[in-house]
Amino acid sequence: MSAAQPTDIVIIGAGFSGLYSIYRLRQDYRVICLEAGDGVGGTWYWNRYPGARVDIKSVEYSYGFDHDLAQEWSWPEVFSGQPDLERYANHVADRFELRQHLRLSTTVTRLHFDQDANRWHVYTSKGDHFVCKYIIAATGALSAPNTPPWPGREKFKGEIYHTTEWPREGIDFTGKRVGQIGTGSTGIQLAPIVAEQAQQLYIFQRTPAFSMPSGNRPMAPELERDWKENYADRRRQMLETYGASLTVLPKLSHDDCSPEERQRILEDAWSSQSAFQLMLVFTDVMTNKSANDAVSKFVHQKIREIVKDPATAELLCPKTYPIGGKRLCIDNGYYQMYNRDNVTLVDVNSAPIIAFTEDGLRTAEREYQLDIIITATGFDAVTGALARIVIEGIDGKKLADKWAEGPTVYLGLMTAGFPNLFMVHGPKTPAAQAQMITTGEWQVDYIAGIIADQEREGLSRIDTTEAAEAWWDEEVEMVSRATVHRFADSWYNGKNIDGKKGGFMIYVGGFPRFAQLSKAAVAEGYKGFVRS
Ligand code: N01
Repeated sequence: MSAAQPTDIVIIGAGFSGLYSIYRLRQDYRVICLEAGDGVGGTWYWNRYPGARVDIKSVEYSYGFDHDLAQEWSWPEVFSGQPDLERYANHVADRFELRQHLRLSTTVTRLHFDQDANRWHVYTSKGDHFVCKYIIAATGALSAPNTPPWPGREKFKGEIYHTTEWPREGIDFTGKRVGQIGTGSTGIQLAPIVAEQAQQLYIFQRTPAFSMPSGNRPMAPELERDWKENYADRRRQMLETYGASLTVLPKLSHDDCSPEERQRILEDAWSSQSAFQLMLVFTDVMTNKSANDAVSKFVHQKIREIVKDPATAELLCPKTYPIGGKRLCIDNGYYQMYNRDNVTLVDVNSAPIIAFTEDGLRTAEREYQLDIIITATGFDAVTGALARIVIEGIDGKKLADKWAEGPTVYLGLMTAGFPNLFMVHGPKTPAAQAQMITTGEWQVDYIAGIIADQEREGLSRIDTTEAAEAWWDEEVEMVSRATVHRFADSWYNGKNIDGKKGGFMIYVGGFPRFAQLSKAAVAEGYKGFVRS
C-alpha cells in the first residue's frame, strides 16, 4: 500500500461525464479521475460489440461546453457507431489535456469517510490511497454487466462473451454455431451482424422488444451545417423539452385523429429515421392505453409484414407490456434477419434456460450444441457500479447495507450519511430518459456550483437527510404513476434481475422538471441539504 496522496476531488469513471468533470473542475481544484478500463469513453469504451451504435443523432449526442470543439468536429454518420464515439472521447481527452488527471486500469475498491477530518479515503485495485474532500461518482447508469447465474459455466468447452466486455480484437464467428441470449437494445443491434458470419445463430429470447429501423446514414452536409449554425438554440431547447431535441412534437391525441390520419402519422414516424418519433405520434402515447395500443399494433403489423414465418413473427411481437414501457430499440435489419436459413429464434420464456453444458446450453425443452455463447443480458443498472465498491460513510455505515432494499437518494445527487459524495446520472435521475451527454454536463455544472458555494463559505461538509430522500422518493413514484413505464419489467425498475429490490430507478418526470427542482433546492437556501 502506497502513502496516502492528498487531492481535492476524486472522480470515478472516465466516461463522458467523468471527462467533463475533469475539464470543469481542474482550474480551481486538484482533480484525479480513476477509471477501471485502459481507455476513456465509458459506455463507448466497454460496449465495443459489432453494431454498437447510438440512437440519438450524433450532432446532438455530443458535448456542448466548447464552441470550437462543436464547430470543428465532424461525425461521419448520423447515428455514430462505437468506434467514432470512442474516437471522440479520446480526441476530447487529448485536445483539453485531460490525461494528466487520469489514472487508467485503476478500479476503485473502497471509499471510507473520515468524519472527524471530513475527508474521503479512496483505495484502488493498484494499491493507491488518495485522500480528498469530494467524490464525484460518474460511474454510469449502465456499466455493471448482468449475467444470470446459470450453473455449469466452467463446463462449457467453447467461448462465452458478454457484450459489454467484448474483446478489442473482435471475434470471428465464421463457421461457428453461436447462441445469443438476450434481445434488448444490445442484442438487437448485434444479431444481424453475427448472422452474416455464423454457420448457425440461435437467438434465445425471453421477452421480445419493440424495435424500429435506425435510419442511420452518412452525415449530410446540410444536416451538419444546420446544427452547427444553431447549436446554442438547439441545446437550450433540448434542456427545456425532454433533455433531447425531439423536433416534431405531436399536436393531436389519439382520439382526435381519424383512423386514416392515425395510419398516416404512424407510417411517417416509422420512416422518420428517428426512433423516438414513434413515441411522439400522439400527445398521449405514454399515458393513454388506447393510444399506446394503437402504436403497439402498428409495430406488430410491421413485424408480420417483414418476417415470413408466421410462428416466428408472432413470437417477435411484444404483447405483455406497452410500447415505450421499455426503451424503444433501433436496428439495422433485425426483423429481416429472421428470414435467413441460418437463424433460429428460441423461446426461453416458455422453456427457460437451465444451465450451460459441456457442449452448449440446456433449456427446459432441449440442449443446443454451440461453439460460442454471447450473453447480451444487459446490466445491473443504475446502482450496480456503486454496489461493487465498498463505500463506508458516517459511523462506518456501508452504502450496500443502506441500499439493501433499494437506493434512497435526494435529487439523485446525494444519499444521506455519505457527505461530500455526489453522483452524476445517479439513481432516480432521468439518466437514459434524456440525452446523457448534455444532461451529464448540466449535472456536473450543478455539482461544481455546490462545491464552489461550499468553498466560498468555508464549509467542510454537505449531506442530505432521510426526510429529503423520502420527499424525492414520493416525487419519483408520483411521476412514474403517470406513464406506462410501470407496466414493463426492465432495468428502469430493477425487474430485469431476479431478486433486485428498489422500485423505480429512473426519474421519468422529464429533465426540465428534474432540473427545475434541483435548482430550486439550492436557490431556496439549500433545502433538503445539511451543510456545516
Ligand atoms: O439490456 P436489456 P441491453 N433469461 O436489459 C435478456 C442502452 N443501450 O444491454 O427482457 C433469458 O435491455 C432480457 O430478457 P427480458 C439502452 O438504454 C442503448 O440490451 O428481461 N433472457 C433482454 O432480452 C438499453 O435500454 C443502445 O425478459 C434474459 C436482454 O437479456 C440499455 O442500454 C444500445 C435473462 C437484456 O436486455 C440496456 O440494453 C444498447 C434470463 N435469465 C444499449 N436475463 C443504443 O443507444 C436477461 N435476459 C442504441
